[in-house]
Amino acid sequence: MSNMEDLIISVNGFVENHPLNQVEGVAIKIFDSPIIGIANAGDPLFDQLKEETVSGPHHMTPKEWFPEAKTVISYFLPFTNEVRKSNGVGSEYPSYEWLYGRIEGERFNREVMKFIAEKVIEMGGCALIPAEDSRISSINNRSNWSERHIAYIAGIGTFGLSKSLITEKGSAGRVGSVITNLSYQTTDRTYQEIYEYCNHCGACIHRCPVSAINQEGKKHEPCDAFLSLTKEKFAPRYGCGKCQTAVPCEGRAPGKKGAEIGYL
Ligand code: B12
Ligand code: SF4
Ligand code: SF4
Repeated sequence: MSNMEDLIISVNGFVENHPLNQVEGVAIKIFDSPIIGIANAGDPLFDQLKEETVSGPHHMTPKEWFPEAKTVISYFLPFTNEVRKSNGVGSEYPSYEWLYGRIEGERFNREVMKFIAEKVIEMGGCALIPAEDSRISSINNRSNWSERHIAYIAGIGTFGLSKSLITEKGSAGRVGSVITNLSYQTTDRTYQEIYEYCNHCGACIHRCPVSAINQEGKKHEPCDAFLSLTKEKFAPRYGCGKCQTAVPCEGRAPGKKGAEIGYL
């Protein structure tokens, strides 16, 4: 069994100290340290993602990406309080910090994936990053490697009414993953239901500038159109995330038992 504790300590140090984990011009960090979870590459839920009602037949299993796959390391990088609070002000356009977190923050997210892959190699294993692989693709806004679904399988969190992944450190953040051929101890899923961490409060409904969310869930088309509009206004950046800020699931999992302690 490979040592996961060492990997977690290294990843936390990388996130804490890396110069790219900074919003330029305002001297604040983009991300706090991540929540990391491990899924067994053979978990039957990966096959379930191929169902049309879940993600679709084009969704690839870990072994389709990498035949020797044994585990998938998935993580959620929470935005710092400063980034989250900046976007919680106003319900129309995203804050500079949020836009920066969407674009440069995703660039840093890719560095985190590469760092994890390097650590796996140092531990004697091999690693594959689907997000960086030439086979990554989408059909109708559905990726063949959905990071939120991978995080769900890896015990990191559940979905919410806004369709965001909600974790113990909230929903405002970004997600990443690496497939490995090492046998790390897998993370228990402490939830039974796909919307368990959501308390169905409906706050995200009122936060959305284009009414993409209602009590039945979220429609992706108006959200997609709004993100294109923000690109016209803020190019080369874009983003929104109003449904993930100034809501109870911003920095904690309100539907989880004991969640009142939370991450403030
Ligand atoms: C395409 C895309 C979009 C599209 C459409 C979203 C979509 N289709 O999901 C658009 C452009 C609209 C979009 C918008 C945003 N996005 Co986006 N997007 C993606 C992308 C590239 C793929 C998403 C995907 O494949 N979805 C697949 C479909 C099937 O998902 P779904 O419909 O929600 O799935 C439902 C079903 O599966 C159902 N279900 C039914 N039966 C079952 C059974 C089981 C077992 C399970 C698990 C589920 C399930 O439950 C799910 C929830 O209802 C991912 C990156 C990636 N590769 O994963 C980022 C990603 C989802 N986006 C992200 C973000 C942050 C955003 C924005 C906030 C924009 C911004 N940064 O400012 C907004 C709003 C997000 C929101 N409220 O969900 C983050 C999510 C972070 C989080 N906490 O959830 C991701 C993961 C990027 C990242 N690397 O961090 N996005
Ligand atoms: S704001 Fe409330 S209803 Fe919306 S996803 Fe978060 S917890 Fe669920
Ligand atoms: S990210 Fe999409 S769903 Fe969320 S508030 Fe913005 S437009 Fe609405």
